[in-house]
Amino acid sequence: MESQQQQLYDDEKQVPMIKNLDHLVQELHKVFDQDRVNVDYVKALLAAYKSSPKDWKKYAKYDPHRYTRNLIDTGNGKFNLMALCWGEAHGSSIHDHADAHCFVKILDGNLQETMFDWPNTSAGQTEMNKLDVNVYPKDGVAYINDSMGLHRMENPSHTDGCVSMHLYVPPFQSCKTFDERTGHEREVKVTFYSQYGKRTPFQAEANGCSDYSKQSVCCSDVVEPENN
Ligand code: 2CO
Ligand code: FE2
Repeated sequence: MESQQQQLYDDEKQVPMIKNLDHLVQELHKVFDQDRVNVDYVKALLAAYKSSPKDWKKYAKYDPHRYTRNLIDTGNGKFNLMALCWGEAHGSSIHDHADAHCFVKILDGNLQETMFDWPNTSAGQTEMNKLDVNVYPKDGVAYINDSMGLHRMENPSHTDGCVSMHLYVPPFQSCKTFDERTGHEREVKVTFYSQYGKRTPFQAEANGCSDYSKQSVCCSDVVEPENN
């Protein structure tokens, strides 16, 4: 019985038609209720959903200064699904994914990914090694995990926003960011700008930030590396 069920979510050529975002979320719940998950199946499921702003506009909250992370669903504790809003030319720093699977589906605009090797810390300070640059268009799907390396994501447009949907399995609350010139890493908390369509109230303590003037940095998700 169990193996029959597992097979249902194992063949990436057999994904159902996806009607809308709610339907996609339902299917993701079924997939992640299983013990084992086929990464290609999840990618195919995300590809089967065709982005429609009416589904996700309540999550699309922009900040003028940096990209925002907006929680859509917590997948019964198995995953975090979120919409990221990238204003014109907004980008992340180089970061890892805390041992999680990271799936990305573009909902609006284009998102550019630059991939990097992990820095070789034993060799001292080094410029980080760039591996690849990919641009994902609307409805495109990307995937990364820590064994594949690190990445920086950015909205390459100086005139249009970008909205991307990110699925992290398992969910994580912090990750590492890296300085491109030195490879130095630091641990950063990741936070939500909004949850289920409602703006997250500012909590200085919860964000580990007691200095109000630094609010915008502390509440940020993947923050820029120290000045160099
Ligand atoms: N990982 C970044 C974040 O969760 C976004 S880049 O795409 O994985 O903020
Ligand atoms: Fe990322």
